Amino acid sequence: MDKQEVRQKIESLVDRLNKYAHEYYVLDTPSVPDAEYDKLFNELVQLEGEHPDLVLEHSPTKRVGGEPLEGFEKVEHEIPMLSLGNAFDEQDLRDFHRRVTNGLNEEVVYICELKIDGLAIALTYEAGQFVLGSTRGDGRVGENITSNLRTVRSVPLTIPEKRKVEVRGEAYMPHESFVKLNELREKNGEMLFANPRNAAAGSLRQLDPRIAATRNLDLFLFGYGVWELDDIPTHSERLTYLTDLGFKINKEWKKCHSIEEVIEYVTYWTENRRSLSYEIDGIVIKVDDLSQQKKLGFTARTPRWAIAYKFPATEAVTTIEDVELSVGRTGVVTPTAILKPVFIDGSTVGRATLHNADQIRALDIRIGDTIIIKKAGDIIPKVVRVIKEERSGDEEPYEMPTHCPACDSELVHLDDEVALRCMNPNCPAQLKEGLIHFVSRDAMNIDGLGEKVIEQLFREQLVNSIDDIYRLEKEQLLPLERMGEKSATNLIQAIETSKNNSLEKLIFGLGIRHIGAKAAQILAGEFETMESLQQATYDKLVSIDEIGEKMADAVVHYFALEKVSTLLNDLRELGVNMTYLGNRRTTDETSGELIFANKTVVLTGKLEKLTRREAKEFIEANGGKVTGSVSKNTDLVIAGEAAGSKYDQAKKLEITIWDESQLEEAIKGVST
Ligand code: 0OX
Repeated sequence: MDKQEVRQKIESLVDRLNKYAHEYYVLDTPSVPDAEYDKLFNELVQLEGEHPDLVLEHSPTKRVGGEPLEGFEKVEHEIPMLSLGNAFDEQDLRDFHRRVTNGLNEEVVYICELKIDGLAIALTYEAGQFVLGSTRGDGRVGENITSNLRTVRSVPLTIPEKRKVEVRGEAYMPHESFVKLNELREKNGEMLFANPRNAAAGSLRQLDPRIAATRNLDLFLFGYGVWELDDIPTHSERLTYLTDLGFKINKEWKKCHSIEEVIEYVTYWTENRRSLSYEIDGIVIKVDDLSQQKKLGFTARTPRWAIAYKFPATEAVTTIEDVELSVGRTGVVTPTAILKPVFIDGSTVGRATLHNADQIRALDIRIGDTIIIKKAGDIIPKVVRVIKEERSGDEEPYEMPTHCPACDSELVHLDDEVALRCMNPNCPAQLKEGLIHFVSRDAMNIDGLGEKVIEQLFREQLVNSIDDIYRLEKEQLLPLERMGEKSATNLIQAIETSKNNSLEKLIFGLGIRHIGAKAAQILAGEFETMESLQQATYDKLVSIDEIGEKMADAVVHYFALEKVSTLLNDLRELGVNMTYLGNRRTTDETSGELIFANKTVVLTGKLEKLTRREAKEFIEANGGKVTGSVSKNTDLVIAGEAAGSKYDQAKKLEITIWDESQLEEAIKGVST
């Protein structure tokens, strides 16, 4: 064969093998026996070996490629990957339907899909080639896991569509692969995965794609981010188009013309989900028409045009072997029941939360008791009740301790709280939990600094408080367990990167009482710098929408502490960013344009059709920032009925003023 013939032969083999793989892995209808595939594959391997310069990028031999990665790069999603609101029963579904029909005033068609219990991912194709695979991450920034996703056979390496498209879906591990993997791990004395979702996530987080390749992962696609294709007007038609392009779409999706039909679908799958070869944790219901989706829009975090119905919790019977205590970041001591391990809904459960002493008393829980536990989704199982008929008389009542299990300080009940608290500000358990919180995803999001590493750093006294994290040096990390040269370098890099986080991440990370991620976001948007937040008065704080008295009080108390000023000064000196970098959320799926991008907006007066909160959520979801007072930095004032001094101030400063109808127009105009 001359070079040209070899090239043609290679092209033809690649095309045939990719077609067979598509039939096998995506359509589940192979047209040739495995032996034929293997024969052609070996032929290709041989030709490629003899002509390495002719190896094609989309060759099936190149699915598992290259060297292990050093770490995963971060990728910012051009369009955020949103999460879904939940429905737990028929009433929630009917409420969703009512909200949709009220918002639309016209007939609606729904698409119901199985809710795959895996890991949300996105695949980007440019010029027909698979160029990027990423995790959802926190919805805005995920990780580049392209080389692992390439090993998933149902991910097409090429598609017959040259325009850019980003498809989204869920990677998962089928039951059979999960069972086999755990059997193998048990044989090798390795830790078992608790459920297929963890196994899928663990596999996709392997730096060596050769490991991911052995894990038999699969995926289903059901959504899209960037869509430069024709304007296909309904979700169902898009699913069909994606199927035609070669993507694996779960075939159980169904168009429903009424909420009754939706409920029927939900009921059917609640009863029949065990017949599937993969785990599902609910049903996703979506409005089919994309212009209706656009009209309904989003709340701050979730679309109004879709909802996730979650299957009810499953119950199981087991026994309580012991009660363990843990001290949280705020000093609350929580009892956890240690159970005889029991398998529920695809995972082994060995612990159940007992909340507090009142709960233990109310349920009359004793060590040795036979109990019924209930597990819903990710949530730690709860004890439903004790089966008292099973008691032998040897069960031992449990008494909560009077002293902290970590530092032995006396435990107290604060302000009539049921919870028992350790009030020692230097309690090691609290400090450690505070560090774990600081590095967690919604806070400073420092990869590679998981609980185990923090525990070691704390034990070795390398990190005693937050600022110590920014003083760590690679040489100090190297002696830690399971810490190689590469992971140490990556960790130092991740710590360095976290210095550039926007202010809200730091505020949340500090762990101020009553200040969750949402409140941190509001405070960062309002004050813009840590310095001005530190100086905020109680009155200023409570004047902010959604900052209540308790929160304002907690913030003032927190920043009055001398050790807090010292900590913040240290962090500042160590280079940690203390300013708000803005919220880059968008709701526009087609152009990515943000109608309130970088705009500071003030709401004043009474709005008729929207609540304040809804208006604010809409503006923030579209790139804007809502502040409380009008100044020369304000770009836009939206004035409802009876707008007072803020309206006058806006007039004086010649700031653009909208009435409510202009805001409504903007809402209608935002595409989804
Ligand atoms: C699933 C699943 C998840 C995503 C954001 C807006 C609609 N796990 O199977 N999410 C969605 O769609 C959402 N659909 C699904 N089938």
